[in-house]
Amino acid sequence: MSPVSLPVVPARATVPITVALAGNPNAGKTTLFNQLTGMRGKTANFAGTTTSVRLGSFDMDGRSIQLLDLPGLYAMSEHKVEERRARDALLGKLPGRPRPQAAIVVVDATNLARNLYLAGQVRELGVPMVVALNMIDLAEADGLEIDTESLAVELGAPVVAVSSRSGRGFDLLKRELAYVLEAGPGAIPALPEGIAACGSCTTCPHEARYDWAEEVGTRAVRAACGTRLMSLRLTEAIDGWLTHPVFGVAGFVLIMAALFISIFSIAQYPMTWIEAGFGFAGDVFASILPPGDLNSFVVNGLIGGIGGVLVFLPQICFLFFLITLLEDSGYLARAAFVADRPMSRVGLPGRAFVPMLSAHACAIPAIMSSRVIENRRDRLVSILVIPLLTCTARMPVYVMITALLFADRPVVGGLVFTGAYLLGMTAAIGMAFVFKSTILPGASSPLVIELPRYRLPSLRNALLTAYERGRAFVTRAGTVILGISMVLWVLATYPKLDESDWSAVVPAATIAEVEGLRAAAVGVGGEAEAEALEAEVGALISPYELEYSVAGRVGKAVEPVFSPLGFDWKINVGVISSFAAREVIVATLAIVYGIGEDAVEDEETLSATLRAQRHADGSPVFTTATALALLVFFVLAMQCLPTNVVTRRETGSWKWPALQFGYMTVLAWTAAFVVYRVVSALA
Ligand SMILES: Nc1nc2c(ncn2[C@@H]2O[C@H](COP(=O)(O)OP(=O)(O)OP(=O)(O)O)[C@@H](O)[C@H]2O)c(=O)[nH]1
Ligand SMILES: [Mg+2]
Repeated sequence: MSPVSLPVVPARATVPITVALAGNPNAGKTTLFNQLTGMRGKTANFAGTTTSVRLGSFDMDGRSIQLLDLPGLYAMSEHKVEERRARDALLGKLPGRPRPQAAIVVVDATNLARNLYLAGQVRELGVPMVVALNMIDLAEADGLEIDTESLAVELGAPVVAVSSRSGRGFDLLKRELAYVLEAGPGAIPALPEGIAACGSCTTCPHEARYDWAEEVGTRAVRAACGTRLMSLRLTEAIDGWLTHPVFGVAGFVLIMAALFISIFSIAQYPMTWIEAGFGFAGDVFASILPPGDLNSFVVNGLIGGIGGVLVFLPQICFLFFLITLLEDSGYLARAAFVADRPMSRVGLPGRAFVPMLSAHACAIPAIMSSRVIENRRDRLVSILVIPLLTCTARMPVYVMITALLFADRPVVGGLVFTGAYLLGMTAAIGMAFVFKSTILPGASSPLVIELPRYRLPSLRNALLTAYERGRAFVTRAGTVILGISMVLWVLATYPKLDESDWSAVVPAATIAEVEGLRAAAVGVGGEAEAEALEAEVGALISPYELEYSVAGRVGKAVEPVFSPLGFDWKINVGVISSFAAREVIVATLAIVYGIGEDAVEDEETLSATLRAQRHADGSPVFTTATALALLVFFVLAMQCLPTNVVTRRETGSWKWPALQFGYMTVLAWTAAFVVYRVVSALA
């Protein structure tokens, strides 16, 4: 039994105890939060990863403790939104959040003096606290020795050396927390003279507090120099290149290209297995179900639609695995630094970087996290351009098109992919410039960012993130995309084309061909021959059945809009359906071409099927120009209803989502048109 375990009092047990996590940005608060609560808040070696308050809970001596993970802050001032919010959270003034009875101040042991400034401020608030001296593993590797006992005396609070990644020191941390909670606010010793709350400004309390933090920090640390100095020098040398205005940008493009090329090369293998698995399932169901609507529904609608999307699972997992490693290494802050120059030149606030970065997973949380941008115009510009950044839903479409064009050339595929990402970013920056110089003018504040030290990434974190992203992708495929696929199958199948209506849609030559086949078969053979004949007739007629269906009619109706981009009416069906959700185009093309092809016999992959498509005159449907135009259209088009809804909620008016939808659609069409024309002319 732990020495300070508390008695369980029923009345108390029902009132949850709240503890807040405070500390400098990048000190490891969320890592500690995740380790204690078992939750999965986002962590990265980047100052400012957490932008909103998160609540979790854990069990301590039979009592439930609610833990608040706060955004990081260097000091508690009134100037910045998140500093005010963190302060309010600590004082229990944040609406909807309970008042914390204690705080765990997370301190980066490798940067003690700077981190202690905030610890001093938290103590001034009168909140009982425990100091978690985090990253002790790194401090030790640096050869730093920290005297926790003398530090505890100076801070007037328990100090526990921990490593949040591994959970080292957590037992003691919990015991000290229990002790502090029991002792309550009365146990906080008085502050040293001169650093108490701002009163008369004869001696500046800020400066006094800095001096105090510096002094206490230096006194507690014994450094066996050498390794630390070397690693700092190395970091500086690398940063000389990575933050250089020219080499930094080149480095960024190179790192991204390497990322995508490796994703393509590695993911190819599991992708073929999944494709083969769905192909096999399709064959099995095609042969056991009697030919007809149910057969087509299961094989084309369910297996074809979902399989078409799920094939991209390996890419999604690899992408997030590698990106998480990159985020954990500390490179992100360098990328932000390099990106800040073009961003600030067009008037995008430096603070938009984090929302824009998270937009690469999904635009919705990104738009919500743009709340950290205080200036309303800056925030509006950011919200308007965020959906241009490549989100995960676009991935399958990019992969489908690159696989279609460059199946055997992963390097070229990777480069085209990188190009698509860069196009999204460039478009976002360009459009921000347009908005800034027209409807939303005003200068914006530059980015002040800390360049953290490079660190060895956490493999566990990367694996867990990849797993979670993969799971979310599968869930989405199994719910939203499945639902839409089923509706699409219905729309692509009905109304049915009866033989009596053939003359209205099917060309006379085809009807004659069918009649010829039937005449030749009269009186010949048994059941097998009759089936073969039906299959042959089906293959001839099915394209016209598709044309006759609701989906086919819609695809044909919008031909004037999309034919300048090189799209045929079947692609149009995909494009239109993808306005419900982007990935749906993959499922739609699988369904449309599956139905149109008589998929019972079809064992090929989607990209092979698409490559084999021919116009009536025998020319290929998916030429390089058409495929690239389709890619560009998907990079730039606003095809996500939920994003529009969130934009409406965050801006409080339908005007902004309407503008967002309108400008992105026009931009996508125009850019796709230009690409189609230029590539056609070159080919
Ligand atoms: N080696 C090591 N790395 C750690 C430790 N704790 C956290 N990290 C890493 O430090 C980085 C920052 O961790 P976060 O938990 O995101 O930090 P935070 O304080 O929540 O940061 P903000 O949300 O930006 O304020 C991540 O890359 C973590 O993996 C530790 O004890 N040892
Ligand atoms: Mg955090």
